Amino acid sequence: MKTIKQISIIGGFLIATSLLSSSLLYAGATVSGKVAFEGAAPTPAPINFGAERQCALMHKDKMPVNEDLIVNPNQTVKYALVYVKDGFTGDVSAPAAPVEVDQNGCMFTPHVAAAMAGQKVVFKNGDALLHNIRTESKLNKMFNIAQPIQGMSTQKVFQEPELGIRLRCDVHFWMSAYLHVLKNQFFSVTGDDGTFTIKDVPAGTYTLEVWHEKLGTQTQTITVADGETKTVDFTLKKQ
Ligand SMILES: [Cu+2]
Repeated sequence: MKTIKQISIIGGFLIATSLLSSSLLYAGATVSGKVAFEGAAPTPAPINFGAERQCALMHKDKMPVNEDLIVNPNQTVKYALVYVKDGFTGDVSAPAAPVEVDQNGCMFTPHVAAAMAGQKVVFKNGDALLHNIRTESKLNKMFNIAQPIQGMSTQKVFQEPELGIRLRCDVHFWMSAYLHVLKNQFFSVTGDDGTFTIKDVPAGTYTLEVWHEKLGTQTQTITVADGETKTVDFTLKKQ
């Protein structure tokens, strides 16, 4: 019978080896930075819900705005995709967790979603009225699905990498969003602070690209070493 001391030694050894192996597994670089906006920040227009009073009534406190160009208070860009465009040749499998695109208050949420090719994407209807999701994809099979009931969800998988797939709802003309399908897992979409973080990037030289529906694209070449934290900033302006 093992003594408590022996067990604790074995346990300590196991913890130490698992920490070591996990640090070896995730020894890649972290690439992070911000997407700045150059120029006077535009004031986004409130959504005009037209005759769809049911949609307007869901926003009694604050009317949502058109999200196609949101400049954050810190002069950064929201909803910009930053991703490893070229240079990564490894074999990766899609994350198991699905990406969700909801329809809430007659708005797609989030306005920009990103998934890896082969990853599940779940489209939901959080509203008690009819929405449909139509994809304007070119490389992936287009679809148009109606979701008439609150709580409905439809799972899809996009097999081909394709940037900027526009999502529309034909019932509500203002409803527009983008889904990016990436060939690897090294991507990030900026939020309210305009920053992005891409973790576990293997050592190497890569082309990093930023993509925004109104501000276009921009690339930078980066070289990262294992364990390095690399800061990369972009500045976009109206074209
Ligand atoms: Cu709709």
